[in-house]
Amino acid sequence: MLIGIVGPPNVGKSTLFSASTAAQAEIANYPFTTINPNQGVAFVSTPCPHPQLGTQCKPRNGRCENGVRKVPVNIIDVAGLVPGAHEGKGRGNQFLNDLSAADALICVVDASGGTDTEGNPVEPGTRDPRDQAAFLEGEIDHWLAQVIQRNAHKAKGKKFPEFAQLLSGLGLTEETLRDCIHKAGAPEEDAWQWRTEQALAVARQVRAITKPMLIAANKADSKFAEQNIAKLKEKFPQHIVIPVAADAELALKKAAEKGIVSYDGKKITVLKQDIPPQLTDAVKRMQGIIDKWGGTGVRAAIDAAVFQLLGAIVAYPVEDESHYSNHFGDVLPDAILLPRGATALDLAGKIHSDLAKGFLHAVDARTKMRVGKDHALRTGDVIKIVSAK
Ligand SMILES: Nc1nc2c(ncn2[C@@H]2O[C@H](COP(=O)(O)OP(=O)(O)OP(=O)(O)O)[C@@H](O)[C@H]2O)c(=O)[nH]1
Ligand SMILES: [Mg+2]
Repeated sequence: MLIGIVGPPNVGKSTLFSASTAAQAEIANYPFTTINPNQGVAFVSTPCPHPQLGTQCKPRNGRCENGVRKVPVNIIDVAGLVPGAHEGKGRGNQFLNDLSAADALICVVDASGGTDTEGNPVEPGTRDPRDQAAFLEGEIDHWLAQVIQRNAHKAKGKKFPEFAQLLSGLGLTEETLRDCIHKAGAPEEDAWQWRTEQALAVARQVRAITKPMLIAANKADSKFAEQNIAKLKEKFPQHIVIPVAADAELALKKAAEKGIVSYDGKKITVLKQDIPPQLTDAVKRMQGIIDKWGGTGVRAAIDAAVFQLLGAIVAYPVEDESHYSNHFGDVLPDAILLPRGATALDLAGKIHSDLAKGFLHAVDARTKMRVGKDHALRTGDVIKIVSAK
C-alpha cells in the first residue's frame, strides 16, 4: 500500500514526510526544494489484538506501544504542483508518474495563507488555501488524462483488455476502467480518438476510484489557520480536512530521538532537567497546538488515508493458531495491511505466492473455526493459512 503526498510547492509536504518516516528529506522555505521523490515507510496505528488474546506480542514488522500496533505503510513525497503544471508550468506534472502506484493521496495546503500559487513565501493571511486545494484536483485530473491518452495511442488497433492492461499500473482493473468510461459517457472503442474533454471526464472517474484524497491543512500553528481550516471544511464537504502542524511533529520526533522529551502523540513530557527557557517555551507552544487540534495531525492524516479513504484491514498471519505465533514462537509477529474487502486468499498471496497457489483452507485463530478462501477479513483477525505448498 502506497500513500502519496502532493500539493503546491513550499506548503510542508517534505516536513510531513520527514515527520512520519525515518528518512530525512530536504526542507526549505522556497519552492521546488524537492525535485526527486522521497520514499519512506510511515506507520499507522491500530489496536493490537494481544491484550484481548491475553498474550504479549513480539512484532517483527512495525512495533507495539502500550497495546497500539504501529503498522508499516509506504509513503512518497513529490515535487510541488502549480496551476498550469499540465501545460509545463513550474516543474510540469510528469513527476506525478511517481504517484501512479499510489493508492491514496494526502493533499497538503498551507492553512496559514502564507504561500502564493507559485510557492513563494508571502505575508501570512494574504492567500486562500481553498484556491490551492481547488487547483490540485484539476492538475491531477489533467495528469491522469495525459496518462490515459498516451496509453490509448499505444493501444490503437488493439482490443480493450490490452488498453486496460496498459493502465493497470494506476490500480485499475478492466472492469473498473470500463465502468469509468461508461460513467464519463465516452465510447469504449477507439479511445485514442477521444477528445481532450472526454479523456478528462474519464480521468475524473479514474481519480475518484484509484486516487481517493484528503486535505492536510498544514501550518495549523499559524494565526490564520483556524479561519482558513473552517473555510476549507465548508468548501470541501466531500473531503476529510485535517489540521496539521508538520513542523511541530518533526521537532518532537527529533527531540524524542535525542531523549530530550517523550511524546505519545498527545502529551509531551520533558525528560531532561535544566533545559534552556526557549526549549521550555517551544514545548509549551507545541503542547498548546496539540491540545487545540487533538494532535499535530501528521499521524491522523496517514491513519485517515489508510483506514478511512482506503478502508484498509490489518490482519495477523500465524502458523500456530493456539499460541497465535509463528514457528519460532513469536506471538503476532506480522501485521499485514490489506485493501478493503480482502479475503483469506488475499492474505495468503501477500505472504507468499506459493501459499496462495496451494491454499487449502484457513483457520480463524480467535474462534478456531475453519474458513474458506473467500472469507472476508476484518481488522484484528488472526489467521492461519493451511496450504499444500
Ligand atoms: N509554520 C509552519 N511552517 C511549516 C510547517 N511545516 C513546514 N513548514 C515550513 O514550510 C516550509 C516548506 O517546507 P517543505 O517541507 O520544504 O515544503 P514542501 O511542500 O516539501 O516544498 P517543495 O519541496 O519546495 O515543494 C519550510 O520553511 C518549513 O519549515 C508547519 O507546520 N508550520
Ligand atoms: Mg519538498
